[in-house]
Parts: sequence; structure tokens; C-alpha cells
Amino acid sequence: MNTQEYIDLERQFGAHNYKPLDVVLTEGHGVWVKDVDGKRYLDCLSAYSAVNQGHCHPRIVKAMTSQAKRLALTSRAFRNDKLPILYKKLHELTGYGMSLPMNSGAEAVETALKVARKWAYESKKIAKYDAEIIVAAGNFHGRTITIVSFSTEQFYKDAFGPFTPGFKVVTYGDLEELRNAITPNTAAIMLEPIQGENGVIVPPQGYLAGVAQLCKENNVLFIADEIQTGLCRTGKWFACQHENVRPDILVIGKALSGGMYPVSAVLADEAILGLIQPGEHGSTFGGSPVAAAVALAALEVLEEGHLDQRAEELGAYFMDQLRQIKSPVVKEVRGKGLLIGVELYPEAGGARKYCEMLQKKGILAKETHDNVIRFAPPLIIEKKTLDWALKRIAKVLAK
Ligand code: IF1
Repeated sequence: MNTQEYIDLERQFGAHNYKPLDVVLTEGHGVWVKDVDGKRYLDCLSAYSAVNQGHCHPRIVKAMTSQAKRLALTSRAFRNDKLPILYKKLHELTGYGMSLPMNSGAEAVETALKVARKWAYESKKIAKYDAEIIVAAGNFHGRTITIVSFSTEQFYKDAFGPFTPGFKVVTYGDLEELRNAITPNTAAIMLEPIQGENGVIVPPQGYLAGVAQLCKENNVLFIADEIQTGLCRTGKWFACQHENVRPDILVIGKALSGGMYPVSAVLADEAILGLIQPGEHGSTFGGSPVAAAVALAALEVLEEGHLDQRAEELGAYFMDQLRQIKSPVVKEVRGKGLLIGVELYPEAGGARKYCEMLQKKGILAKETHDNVIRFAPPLIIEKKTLDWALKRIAKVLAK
């Protein structure tokens, strides 16, 4: 079958909840992917930062296939011999006392919200059910009904009410507004350290540290959604570390499996995560032997390849070179590490068109909102490959 035949089949029988670029991929190794017509592309999206380690990393593939042959799933009704090893690894890497494994990012966010509410009632002694959780305008935390309840993007929620109460929205980056929004009933504030979906929005310097300080002063939990920014993407293991912030609850996913399998987790100390009692929360697949084996390998690849440093160095280079491109359409280049947004002037006619031009030149990138092109290649990318891409990006942006 050729590209068009796959697209037609998908259009006929698949729900139309996406409008992907018209490229049908069939293979991927490292930073390169290949389509069904045999054309090769540089992946500059990394499956929204799930594939930080590169496509089909041999070590993660091996961990997954050998575990799949041995024991794939026990459910949490029985124990398995891989999950404790992952718990220990997460503790050693992050210092958090405990973790709770789930599958998708949205499930991990939901888990963090449940944990924060339980902490509010049992530890902070907020009256049931008065707990409030503060979130930021422009947030993206997933697609469940509770999560879209506090989205500020009408399109994500409009058709899906009634909504879950208990959330309050403040302007991202505005500490004063946050200070005024906190009440004795505030259980937590949940933020992305960089807003990915909102167009790679980096908050003002000192914002995250300020949020952490406000949380401390008011006995409020700081939940960091590092599903996209975490695991080396921004040049540190976690983006909060750019401001020396240690969130009370850390939510991770995506690259926790190197893209091999959905693996997410919520990390916190025992005073918080220890409140969850048997039966209060769970998942059939979360923490399966395959998930744990895959996550362990994915973490080892990040660690041993020093992918945090690579992201920092190559990201600085990539961003600097992007800024030097003489283009009539580029308004701003921003980001951290290898999470980069190139914002175009609205008069340019939308980022989608530019992503399609990049596709023709062998680069896959994805627009976010209308006017931002996101560049987030796997962190294993080499400088010479970035130079290859920059030449082509410059040509496209010159138009
Ligand atoms: C889609 C965007 C990225 C996330 C943060 C939680 C989740 C995500 C910070 C939920 C997921 C996704 C999901 C994907 C596209 C994507 C995305 F374009 F929508 F904005 F990455 F930037 N927190 N991000 O970024 O994780 O449940 O999907 O595992 O189409 O929804 P999930």
C-alpha cells in the first residue's frame, strides 16, 4: 500500500481526532524515521518528547522484548521482581521517597490530583470537600474530563461538560496573582515548568522559585507536571532544577519509556504519597514487569549517555543558530535545552504551512497553536545532524 491508501483507510475507519501531517511512518532508528514510500526524515518532534533516547533504542528494545518473553503482566494483585528495582532507581535518581506507577501522562496527573486532595483532607485538615487546586491559564495536562475541566482552551473542553469542580486558574508567570489566589482551602498548585502545548512558553526567571516559596509559606503542595519537560529534555533532568526547585509532587511520563510503551509515574515523599492506602488507587497495567523493565532501561540510557548535558549543549547551539537565521517571518525563538519553539508572525499564514515545507525537505516538526513550530529532536542527535537540519530550516524560514 502507498501513502494515500493508508491515509484513505484511516480516514474511513478511524475517529478523526487528529489531523496529522500526511506522512505514514513505518520505521525509526535513532533520530531518523522512514515512511512507507522509503523517504527518510529527521524527527524533530520525538513523539512530543517521549522519544528522548531516540527511536527503537537497542537497549530499551532488548529490555522490552526479553521481559515480554519472560513475564509481561501480573497485575498489582501479585508482586513482580522488576517494579521494586524501578522504585529504587527512581529514588536514587530523584531523592523522592516513593513513587506510584501509571501508564499515560493524563493518568499520572489524575493520580497527583487525587493524592493532593487526600493530603489536603488528612494532613492539611481542609474541610471535605473544600480543597482547591490552582492551575495556570494555557495549561496542558491531558485529556480526561477532570483535566479538561480546568483547561483554558475552549476547544478541548467545550463539548465535554459537566466539569469537575475544585480548580482555580491564574495567569502563568504572575506571582502576585497566585499569591492572591491562595486561600486556606488551597491544597496545591499544579504547573508545567515550561508550557509545551501553549507554544513553549518559558516563565519569567524566578517564577518557579517564587511559586515554590509561596507554596512553602502557605502549606500548599507544588505539583510539577514534567511529563514533557522532564527526563533531560530541557538540559537538566527536570526543568524545575533550572531554578533549584524541588516540587512536592513530580509527575513524569513520556520519555520514562523512551517511547516504547506507556509508562508514567508520580513521585513524592512518604508524608504525601504514603497517604494512599491499598485499594484507593491503581491500574491493571501500571507497574507491570514490562513497564518497569522498559523504564529502567530508558532511565539508564538517559543517565549513561549524559543526555541532560547533551540537551543543554546542543540546545544552546541549536537555539543560537536558529536565532541567526535571517527570516522575515520569525518573531521569536525560545525554549530551554532541546525544547524549542519558533514563533512566526501571524502574517506568515500559520506554522502548519512551514511544517509541510519542512516535511518536503526531510524534517518532521509539528506546529503548536497556530504560529509556533516546535523543534524537539531526540537528545541523542549529533551536532552535524543539527547543522544538516539548520540548513534546511533556514531555507524554509527565508520564505
Ligand atoms: C495529544 C500537545 C504536547 C503533556 C503534559 C500531560 C500530558 C501531556 C505537560 C498528557 C501530553 C501531548 C499529548 C498529545 C500531544 C501532546 C502535546 F501538543 F498537546 F501539547 F506534548 F505538547 N502533561 N502531551 O504535554 O500525557 O496522557 O498524552 O500521555 O495529542 O494529546 P498523555
